[in-house]
Amino acid sequence: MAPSFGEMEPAEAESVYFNEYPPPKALPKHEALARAFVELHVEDKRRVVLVTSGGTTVPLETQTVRFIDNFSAGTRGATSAEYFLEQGYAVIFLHRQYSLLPYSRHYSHSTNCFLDFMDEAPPTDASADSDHGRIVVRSEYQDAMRDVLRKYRYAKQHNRLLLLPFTTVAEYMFELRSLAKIMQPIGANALFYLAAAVSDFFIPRSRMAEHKIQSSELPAHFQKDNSVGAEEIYTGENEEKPANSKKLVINLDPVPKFLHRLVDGWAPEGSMVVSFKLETDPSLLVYKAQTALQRYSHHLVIGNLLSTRKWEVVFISPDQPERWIRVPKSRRSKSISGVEDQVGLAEAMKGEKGPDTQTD
Ligand code: PAZ
Repeated sequence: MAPSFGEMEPAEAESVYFNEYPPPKALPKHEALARAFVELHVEDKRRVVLVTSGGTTVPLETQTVRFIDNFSAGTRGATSAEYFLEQGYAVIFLHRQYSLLPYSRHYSHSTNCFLDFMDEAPPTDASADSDHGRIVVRSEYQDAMRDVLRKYRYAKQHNRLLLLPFTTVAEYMFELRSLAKIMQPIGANALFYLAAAVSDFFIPRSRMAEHKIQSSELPAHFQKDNSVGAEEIYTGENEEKPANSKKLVINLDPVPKFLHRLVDGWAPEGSMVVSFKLETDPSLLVYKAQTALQRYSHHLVIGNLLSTRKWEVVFISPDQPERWIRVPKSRRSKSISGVEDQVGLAEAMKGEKGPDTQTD
């Protein structure tokens, strides 16, 4: 039996994994954009952060109808990117397509549709015809929206924000590897802030169905075209066929852990690498985050629990094995769209006002 990725040396796992998949179609275009972005900011000696954000998918079919998704709205990544921009960084924002984006996040994916922020202005003499009335932002949102708009425009006009989307875990891996290598000239001014929720399990391409997996038996004359059926693919060579053939048994392999390769090979010498760890069981969080730091020897792991991620995180670094940052209830803010966001946490992390502040 072929060795699994977990049994291979990191460099071997890299070569096997990246040889198995064709690079994403958008990769050459993204690489060209990233190269130009990096060149510009290296010239200006600006710090550049690669923020990863949103969840990766694991397709079940090559022509994908179904896929397994990973939890993440992109709030952490998009909010953090805004704070990095405010601190003078240029940001490469590698994000799950259609997840939250810096600045526009204030007006999208919320319970309010963006149209709820708008109104028709009362007709003036010049536009007495109500069909041609001006559209304006409602008065109660003017200040907050002006603030967001100005920051957004500044980032755009000064070329500080590069948005690059991914969907599948394979696309994410290709993009991450390429971007890290392209960032080489940035040296110690480069930061990797890996907030994306990356799938831990996947179906290797060699075992993936080409077409939509069928849920019912097909007549014999279709069998050939659909020979790569769900059972054959997913139950694996040594497993028994399910007694009930309507069951879909999915056999997933572990995704190779490329943090090793990022830290030891792809990322520029002297750059800083920050990863995130998400857990649901509070008793595991610190242990898992500490283990990740030991395993990959990078600079910082930020641990968070699914249920409290917006209000508390734990920093695990070589200097400090466990440091909690908590936002007290009184400082848990609402974004202007009414959706809870992480401004309080980001402020606490930035200003160090709240380490070990009790959640009340
Ligand atoms: O995007 P979001 O704000 O809804 O969630 C952020 C997060 C929990 C995905 C992130 O903080 C995180 O922990 N990312 C790493 C997940 C992991 O352990 O793979």
